Amino acid sequence: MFKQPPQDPGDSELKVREPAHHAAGVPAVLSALRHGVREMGPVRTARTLARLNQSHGFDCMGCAWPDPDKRHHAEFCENGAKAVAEEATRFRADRAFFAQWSVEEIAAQSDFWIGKRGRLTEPMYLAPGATHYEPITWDAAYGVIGDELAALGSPDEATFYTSGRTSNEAAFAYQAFVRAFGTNNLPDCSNMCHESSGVALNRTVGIGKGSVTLEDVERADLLLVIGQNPGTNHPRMLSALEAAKARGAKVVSINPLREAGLSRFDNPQKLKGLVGRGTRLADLHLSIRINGDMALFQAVNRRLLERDAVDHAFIERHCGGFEALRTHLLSGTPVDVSAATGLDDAEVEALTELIAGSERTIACWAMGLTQHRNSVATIQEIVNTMLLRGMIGKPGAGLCPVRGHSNVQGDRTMGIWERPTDAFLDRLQGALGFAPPRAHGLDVVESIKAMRDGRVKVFVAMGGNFLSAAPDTGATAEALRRCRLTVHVATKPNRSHVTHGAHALLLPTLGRTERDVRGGHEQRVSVEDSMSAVHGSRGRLAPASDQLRSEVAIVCELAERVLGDRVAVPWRAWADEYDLIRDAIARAIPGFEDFNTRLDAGFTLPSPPRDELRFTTASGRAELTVNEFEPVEVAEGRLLLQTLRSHDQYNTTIYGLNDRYRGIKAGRRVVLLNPADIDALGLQESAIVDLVGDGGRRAARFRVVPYDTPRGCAAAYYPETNALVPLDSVADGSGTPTSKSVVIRVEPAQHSA
Ligand SMILES: Nc1nc2c(c(=O)[nH]1)N[C@H]1C(S)=C(S)[C@@H](COP(=O)(O)OP(=O)(O)OC[C@H]3O[C@@H](n4cnc5c(=O)[nH]c(N)nc54)[C@H](O)[C@@H]3O)O[C@H]1N2
Ligand SMILES: Nc1nc2c(c(=O)[nH]1)N[C@H]1C(S)=C(S)[C@@H](COP(=O)(O)OP(=O)(O)OC[C@H]3O[C@@H](n4cnc5c(=O)[nH]c(N)nc54)[C@H](O)[C@@H]3O)O[C@H]1N2
Ligand SMILES: [Mo]
Repeated sequence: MFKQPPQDPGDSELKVREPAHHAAGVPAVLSALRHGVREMGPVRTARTLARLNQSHGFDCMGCAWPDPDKRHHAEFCENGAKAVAEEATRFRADRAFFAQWSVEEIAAQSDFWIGKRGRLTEPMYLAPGATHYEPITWDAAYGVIGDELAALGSPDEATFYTSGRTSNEAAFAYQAFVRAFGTNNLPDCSNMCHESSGVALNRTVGIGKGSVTLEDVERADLLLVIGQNPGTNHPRMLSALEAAKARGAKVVSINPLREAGLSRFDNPQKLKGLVGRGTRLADLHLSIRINGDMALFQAVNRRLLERDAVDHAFIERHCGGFEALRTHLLSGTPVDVSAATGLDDAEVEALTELIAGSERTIACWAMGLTQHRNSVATIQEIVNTMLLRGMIGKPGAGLCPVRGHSNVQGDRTMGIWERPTDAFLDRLQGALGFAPPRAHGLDVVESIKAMRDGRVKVFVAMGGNFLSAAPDTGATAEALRRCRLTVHVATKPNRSHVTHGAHALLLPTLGRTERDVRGGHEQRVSVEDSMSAVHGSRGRLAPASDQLRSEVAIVCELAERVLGDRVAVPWRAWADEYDLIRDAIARAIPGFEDFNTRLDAGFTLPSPPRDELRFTTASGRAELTVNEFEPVEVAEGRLLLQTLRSHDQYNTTIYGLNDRYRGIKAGRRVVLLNPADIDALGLQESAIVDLVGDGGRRAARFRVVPYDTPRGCAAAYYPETNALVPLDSVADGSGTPTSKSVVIRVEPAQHSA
């Protein structure tokens, strides 16, 4: 009954329709079931989806939005279901697959095709000069890594990447291994994701995380959704917004695009949502120009000051920097707000009115804010708004960076960070008994440059798809190819696996849906969601192959092989009993006291601003900041391109080729443009064009689609457009690639298909 995995359709099958105004509802349920049955078959689909996000099941790896306490029978989310189907697939990329296909042949296929080959089943090795990956034993694989690491001139010549699905236990063990080996080179997907949020929040409120819980969302009277597409990327957030609206809360969306879920939402949880008209979520939509957010919030803050709609008592008690901010906004050089934002005075006023009139405001944001050159300053300006209104540390109000990967926040809490604080390292030393290195390590972009320049020779990845996720695909490929050894711990094959160093290893691991038996019994792991709630996760499915090992086991076995008894960490015991790792976490990381016991019920980590209105900045106060607005220069005839996700992908994993809400079918190489820009550039609807960045970077053959987006703003999917993102263009202060403001021009396609 299982057919072949799906193949790519030809270019000519791409279809464009009117964008949808509704999100979810019946089409969402059907789409999830179709993906489920295609990947898993009907029985497994039913059994697996029933376990998703239930209190004794596994944590959904779809996104980091928290789970409500009272679960629906199945907290249904189309894209969560697709994420699960993708992992629980019956297809296998086994030794026969790698014998049939050379590395070069695999690399010539699309990301969609590569991902659809299915799960890796055993360790595979690509020997120097070889054309095909071949099976290798676990022991021999660890030996290859151990020998290459031992041959390095310094531990800093290796870099250890982490994607954001890795559990707390695996992440803690991994960073302990890397630091015991002797380096802080721990880049992670966060460097490309919410790093700007972390930096801005650390500076202003003293902790790089959000300050709200799900209960706050339920109590808010105003929710700002800025630079985020929850209908696709955090679908369960729509249920929370819907509940807030039912109690009379207002929702504002600030986005160059009118994303479907925010205009109308048919809750698939409720019969009403399946048959009825759904809820109109956004009361106000501001079609902002790409990168206009800082100018917008500065204008709002100026208006709040002018009409004295600020919370003086709060500012006096808790904030620093008020006078400087007031002087800057009221007497500094005025910014041309309408040029920067594309919004008119009435729109800015409407937003100001809502903010001034709200007693409980929550600001939510995601990649639309974090991936620009001025991202840190932009987020700081939004923190200014919230502090001026006293919107931190009270119920129903606060800051809510909505995280991406399901455990990206937990991985950082566990110490996956190239710039650890001394306080963190001191505690780690106390808990594990060895002296970790103190010099800061390399982030993602710095790692790419170091590999390119030959300063880093070994690349190890705990999950993810470094090549396709990183900027400047061409430069990153060259960097990986210069390595002595590249190693990936992964569930499924991807493009990074076929863009390799002199030799390469693929180490297949258990996914979150799968039973993890070690030391004679089932182990559980833990994750932290976007609102700092920690809970357990236990896989229920039989593993895709009996050769798979858990990430925890792989890390600990590798550490034992590489480090011998250089440090006194009981790696072997950790590999067989994750409770022991949790005991070490409890000693090393504040907030995890009595971890094993408290994990049964789950718990929320402390947040000084949220819980006690305490700010752990240098001054002990929340900092209002002065931010200088500098627009991105876009020359005549150029466009500002944002690279974003379709409804049918998980980052670089392509579930399918449709973007239902935006009306795109059976293809991904589209560029969405304002109709007036299409005219002005002398293009035609449906023309095939190349997108060309600075320095001649080119992404070939995109279909022009007229779309409701401000003048001068283009949108196209990631990772097809990553070739255009310059390696040297990163956010000031956070180093995040500027994937949402890439300057491009559009040219007639050079090559035919
Ligand atoms: N199904 C699914 N779920 C996912 C993911 C996935 O790929 N698929 N990825 C996960 C990850 S790792 C992450 S980080 C999150 C990402 O979640 P999102 O941040 O929602 O993802 P993007 O598709 O990058 O969407 C960015 C949004 O910002 C808007 N935007 C772009 N530029 C600007 C700007 O300058 N200003 C404003 N105000 N808006 C702007 C875009 O129009 C778009 O709506 O989702 C997570 N969840
Ligand atoms: N142009 C552009 N680039 C971007 C972005 C953008 O918006 N625009 N977004 C950025 C963001 S927000 C992020 S978070 C990064 C994402 O960057 P990554 O996290 O590196 O990429 P993913 O596509 O999520 O990784 C998918 C791979 O992870 C592996 N995998 C899946 N599950 C598991 C597991 O349980 N364990 C292990 N070991 N491996 C597993 C599979 O092999 C799969 O192929 O991309 C960034 N890049
Ligand atoms: Mo992300």
